[in-house]
Amino acid sequence: MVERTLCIMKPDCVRKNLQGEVLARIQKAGFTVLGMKQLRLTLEEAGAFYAVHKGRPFYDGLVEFMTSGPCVPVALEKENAVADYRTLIGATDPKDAAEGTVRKLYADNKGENIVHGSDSAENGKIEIAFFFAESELI
Ligand code: 3AN
Repeated sequence: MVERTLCIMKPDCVRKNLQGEVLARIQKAGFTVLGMKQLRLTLEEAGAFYAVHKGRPFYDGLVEFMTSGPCVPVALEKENAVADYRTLIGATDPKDAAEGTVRKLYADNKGENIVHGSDSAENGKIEIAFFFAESELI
């Protein structure tokens, strides 16, 4: 089934100038880029995006990190997009990520792990709508 998933190139990805390399890996894996922009999240926006993690010990640090610089949300589409993108980026903690995955190659730790990925097709739609108007998905 054709699905949509949201990539966010996180502030560590932008600081390391890895946007091009990460995007190349995504495109080589067959994803269609429907929309892409650079922005800096406010505390309120980052808090709302990660509301599901509110109350967990890493929540405040996560919100602080995600607001620490610009990030690049990318709306992606592909057959089986959610699972295939998660395979491409690897496990949340780069120590556990498979060889050759984006997080294994580029991430420093579980908090600063280069990219976000949606965990289901349903959340993919919701998360894409958080960053993009329907008219921006082309
Ligand atoms: P993923 O991004 O792999 O789907 P989630 O949804 O479990 O991972 O967590 C969302 C984000 O929260 C992760 N990308 C990571 O930056 C951060 N995070 C999750 N667990 C931890 C943790 N134990 N310590 C620090 N940061 C964490």
